[in-house]
Amino acid sequence: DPRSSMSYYERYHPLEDIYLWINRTTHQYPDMVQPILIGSSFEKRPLWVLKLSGKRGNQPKRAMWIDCGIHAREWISHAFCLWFVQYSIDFYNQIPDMTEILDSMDIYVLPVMNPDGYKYTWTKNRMWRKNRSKHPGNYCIGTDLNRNFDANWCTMGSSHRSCDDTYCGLFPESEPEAEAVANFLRSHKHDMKLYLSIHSYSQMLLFPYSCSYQEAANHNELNEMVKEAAMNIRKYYRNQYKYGAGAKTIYLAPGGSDDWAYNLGIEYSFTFELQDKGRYGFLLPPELISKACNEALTAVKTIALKVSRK
Ligand code: ING
Ligand code: ZN
Repeated sequence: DPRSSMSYYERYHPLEDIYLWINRTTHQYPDMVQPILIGSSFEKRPLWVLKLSGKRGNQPKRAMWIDCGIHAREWISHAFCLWFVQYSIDFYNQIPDMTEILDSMDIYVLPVMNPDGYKYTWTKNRMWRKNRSKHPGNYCIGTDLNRNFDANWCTMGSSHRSCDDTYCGLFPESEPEAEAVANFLRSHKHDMKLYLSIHSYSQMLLFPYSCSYQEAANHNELNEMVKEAAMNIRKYYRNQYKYGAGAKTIYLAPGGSDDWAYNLGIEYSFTFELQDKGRYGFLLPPELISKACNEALTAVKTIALKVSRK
């Protein structure tokens, strides 16, 4: 059975297994991986960030951030964060690009930003997107965490109605998951140089703004970075990724994390939409995990290397 030879990273894992993986990884590589509790979900599950660091210098280090699983049903996103952490561990001091990135930046990885929703996709409804918060007066459960940030919050492209998939919540950061991430990034606003948020599907490399049609101040530079990332994906994996500002490339979407992070001052802020383009959609088969993750890794490395050299 070829499946039995597929590694841990080429499968999807239920939430409890991911928590065990976090525990195992931090204990196995204490020199390189440090767990940080940044908050808890609506249902009180922990939000663990893994801090990856290379050689210990005493110079103040810059940092980058990657979150996965804002949206519950986008399972390839969670799979990517696990893949990325193991890749960083395995190839630091083995592959020059990874060594250079980790020597110049600490990498904060949040593998499951929406644990309650992710649990729900394994137990009740595979196509659930939002978190699982219940607010007094609301008829339905769940807020779209990628509409809950303070970037033109709850304007066109999101919904006031609690039953909708793009429900924006009661107010910006009304959701504990969004608030925890925002608090952490605020506390790191001086060292955090790069923000990445991993979603699926549609194969796009996006940057601000999604919350309006306005161009970001460094639009051309951001565009060059994703263009180069898309070229590398095409060259190494023969796959096409679209790229551009969110509002013009995918759709108008206020309250997103990348726009908020950008407005906080993180000049390099991106949302990646991984495979596929709709054949399987959110139900990407495990056989496609490795290709999807390698493509995303190519994009992360291309961009992180550029930022680390600034
Ligand atoms: N796409 C994103 C969404 O939240 C997005 C697109 C990117 C919105 C950046 C806002 C900011 O709708 C998916 N697939 O979730
Ligand atoms: Zn998403």
